[in-house]
Amino acid sequence: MQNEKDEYKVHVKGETGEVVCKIIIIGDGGVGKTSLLRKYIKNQFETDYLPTVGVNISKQNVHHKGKDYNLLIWDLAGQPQFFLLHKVYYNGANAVIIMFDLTQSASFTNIKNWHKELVKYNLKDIPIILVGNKTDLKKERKIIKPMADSLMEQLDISVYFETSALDGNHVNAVFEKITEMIAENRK
Ligand SMILES: Nc1nc2c(ncn2[C@@H]2O[C@H](COP(=O)(O)OP(=O)(O)OP(=O)(O)O)[C@@H](O)[C@H]2O)c(=O)[nH]1
Ligand SMILES: [Mg+2]
Repeated sequence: MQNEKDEYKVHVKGETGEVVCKIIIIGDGGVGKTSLLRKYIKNQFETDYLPTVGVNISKQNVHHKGKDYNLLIWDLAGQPQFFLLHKVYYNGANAVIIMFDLTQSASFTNIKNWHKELVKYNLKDIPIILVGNKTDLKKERKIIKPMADSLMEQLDISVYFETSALDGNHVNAVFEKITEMIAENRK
């Protein structure tokens, strides 16, 4: 019988079959997780803030170096009332996008807490991308690149993107990179 831990793990259907991967997006409420994903999948942006309830799962098929990847992207609620569900949501993740808002210092400080959860659930060694979102709000920016560099060193994260879900800055690049990292990690 399949054990609980293997339930979501990557599987390949045949020699040339598609690879199914689970990506989770985490970070404080309001940093733009749902917006980033909406921009990537639908090329749309909503100005209203509708906090995610629990989790939204989106599916995207991508092609990378001759292989098909079926990305199951779990967009997690950042609001504290949903934290009890994390254990279930994190289960079997193949990669993580950990996000903060470049204009909200608290969301940047909290990255350490989100990272602690990854350690707690034994996920710190899977591909991780740090994302600072809302580059379009230039005047409100509080976090500059050297601050992100220093955090990455502390947390041993090697990939960082600055994005805007509003104008699309680096949005596709995040998902292309994470697919590449998943592909490398499977070798
Ligand atoms: N200017 C600007 N606003 C953004 C950007 N990304 C998201 N927003 C706005 O920020 C607010 C929150 O965005 P969401 O995507 O709902 O945030 P979230 O991280 O999914 O929040 P939770 O679901 O509560 O965890 C919304 O009003 C969005 O329109 C961005 O890149 N630039
Ligand atoms: Mg959301």
